[in-house]
Amino acid sequence: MEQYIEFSQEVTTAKQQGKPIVALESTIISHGMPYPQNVKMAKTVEDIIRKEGAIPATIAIIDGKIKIGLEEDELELLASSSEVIKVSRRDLAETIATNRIGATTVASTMICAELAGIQFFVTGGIGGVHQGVEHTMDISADLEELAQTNVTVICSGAKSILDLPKTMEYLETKGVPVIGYQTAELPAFFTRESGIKLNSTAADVHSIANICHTKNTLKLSGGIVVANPVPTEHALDKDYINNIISQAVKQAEEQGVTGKDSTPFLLKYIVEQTNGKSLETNIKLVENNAFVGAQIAVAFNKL
Ligand code: PSU
Ligand code: MN
Repeated sequence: MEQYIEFSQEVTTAKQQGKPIVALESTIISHGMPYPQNVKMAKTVEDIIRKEGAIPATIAIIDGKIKIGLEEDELELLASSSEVIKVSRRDLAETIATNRIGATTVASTMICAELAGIQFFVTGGIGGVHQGVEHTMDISADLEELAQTNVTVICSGAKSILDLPKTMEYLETKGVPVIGYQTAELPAFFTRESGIKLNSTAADVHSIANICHTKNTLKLSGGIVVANPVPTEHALDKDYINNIISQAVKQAEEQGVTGKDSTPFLLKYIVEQTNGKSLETNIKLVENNAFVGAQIAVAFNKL
């Protein structure tokens, strides 16, 4: 298996020195945000993680290898090339075997992080059960991955392009803990509230590190979602953004967008319709997740 995994120099050194490492996905770069804001976000987020005392490992598929930690030119490639494939669990083996450039989603980043021995992973939002699932059966592979792969995902919940109550039911069925970081409510990405009460709330990063450690000791499989709300000053007005999201979902339906194209279509539409306001919020919340995620990884490393 080692033949398919390549660590960057920075991550190799971190592993040797037993430093805390935080994984980052690359679909958020290639299919989640426009260029050049995406590459700037990717670098800033890495720096935030370093500043908190952990080492960032952005994950992608390049030259037939799973890259754990990217160099600057590789980040630039992922951010700007139109050849980049969105790689979820289904696409992983094929993208490696055919030597194509692949950006990893939450699901495939979790797989690669676990293979690389990394337990913490920071992103913006997870995929989930889509609105209209009763007609489309569109449920992100991210949820099945959370059901089976032992990686803790620090995010801001999920966008309401998804059916959030159904997404939460799915996670409950699969036994995935969803822990609110200093909140009792599931954040809805652009907003701090969704109206959905959570079962677990953690007051600090040490409590979260402890839960992760206990779960490991019990050998309970599957991931953990840490839901960290967007900072108040960057949150968008609920009615404003939900109105645009409804339009996005309607457009996708009318244009017959399905499968893996669905989420990138919705994200792009929202950025356009908000004149980039949503992008600004998106970047700020990812930065804040990096800040908290790195602190969790550092706390866990001391246990
Ligand atoms: N949600 C966002 N931004 C993103 C994604 C989701 O707000 O960039 C990306 C993530 O990589 C996530 C993927 O894992 O979309 C989910 O795609 P799908 O619904 O096709 O599984
Ligand atoms: Mn889907």
